[in-house]
Amino acid sequence: MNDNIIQKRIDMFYMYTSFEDSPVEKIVTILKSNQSKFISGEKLSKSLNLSRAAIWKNIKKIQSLGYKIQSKTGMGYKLRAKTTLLLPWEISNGLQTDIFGRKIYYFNTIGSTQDFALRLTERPYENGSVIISATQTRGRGRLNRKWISPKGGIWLSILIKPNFEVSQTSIFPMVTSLALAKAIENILKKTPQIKWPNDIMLNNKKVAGILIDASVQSNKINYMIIGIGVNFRIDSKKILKSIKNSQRCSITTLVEKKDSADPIKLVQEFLLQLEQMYNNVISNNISKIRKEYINRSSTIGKSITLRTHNGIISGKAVSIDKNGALMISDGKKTKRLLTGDLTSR
Ligand code: BT5
Repeated sequence: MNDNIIQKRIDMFYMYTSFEDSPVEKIVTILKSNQSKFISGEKLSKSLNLSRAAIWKNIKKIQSLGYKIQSKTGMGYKLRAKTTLLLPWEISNGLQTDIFGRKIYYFNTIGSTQDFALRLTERPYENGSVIISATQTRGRGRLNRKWISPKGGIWLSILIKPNFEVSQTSIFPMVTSLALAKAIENILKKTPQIKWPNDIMLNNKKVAGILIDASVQSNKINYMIIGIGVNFRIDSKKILKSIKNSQRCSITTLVEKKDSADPIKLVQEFLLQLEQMYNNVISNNISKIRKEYINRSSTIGKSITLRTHNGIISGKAVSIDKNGALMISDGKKTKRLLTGDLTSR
């Protein structure tokens, strides 16, 4: 697709990137630094060189983004509560990564964040770009399965242009699921398990899934798009109703509706964990990743049945090798598998 068209599409659809200097972002910053007191419309208008009407319009916009702002005649505006929407500047603020998430595209709604990332692959300076949408209309899982993406979930993709061999891509389901599991542990103090290859489980129910799209050319990777779908604060019953009977599994939400946990912190921690592990993959330092993955695996040591493109395989899950492949033994032979769907745990 030609660059102009992409630029136009981006201008039309995305809301803010982390470095856009919009009045919305500036007003939010000022309100945040004056959190305990009111700040007058006049003061805002002077410091931003905007009319009072423009300030009012932007305050309305900020409220529509989920910030709670109190306005009082004669006193001005006061920020009462931050948004929980995954807005780019909220993620940038306090993000500790060097590359991942330094540029963020945010949408209210989109077909699929993976597909949008795909459109960015030919553009320069997009390594590490993150695409987030509050809802998706055509979210997808592996093997083109439907991924239901209502408000309250974390639907996010990262575009990476890695500089390593193709053989190293197969490790990414393992790396990404470990990064996500660790982020959940660190931020929410919960202990998820990882069902091979890349389902994040909480109390034996799926709470997040991972999808990786990669393009390979003569043993080099052009790009990799890592997608995560986290059922952060969702109604699992509603999601289940939208999934075909044959594809249903036990689903859960990461936090309950009344829980005030902040998804922004989780995204920041996930990006940091992923970037650190990515750097370890580049320097071929994967023994720790493998060990940590195995420690959290709900699959290793169990008798399992797997659906693969070569049919059904049953046996004992013995281990995971350094490329993320599952070693499964029927007592006589050990097979090595890179993908598949577990039909039992
Ligand atoms: C996955 O697929 O687990 C990968 C999901 C990746 C979604 C993200 S969201 C951001 C990015 N943009 C996209 O378009 N996709 C990525 P898979 O292993 O095929 O698992 C699909 C199965 O998970 C379904 O058949 C259900 O049984 C279960 N599941 C759990 N939560 C679900 C949900 N919210 N929607 C659909 N299925 C769900």
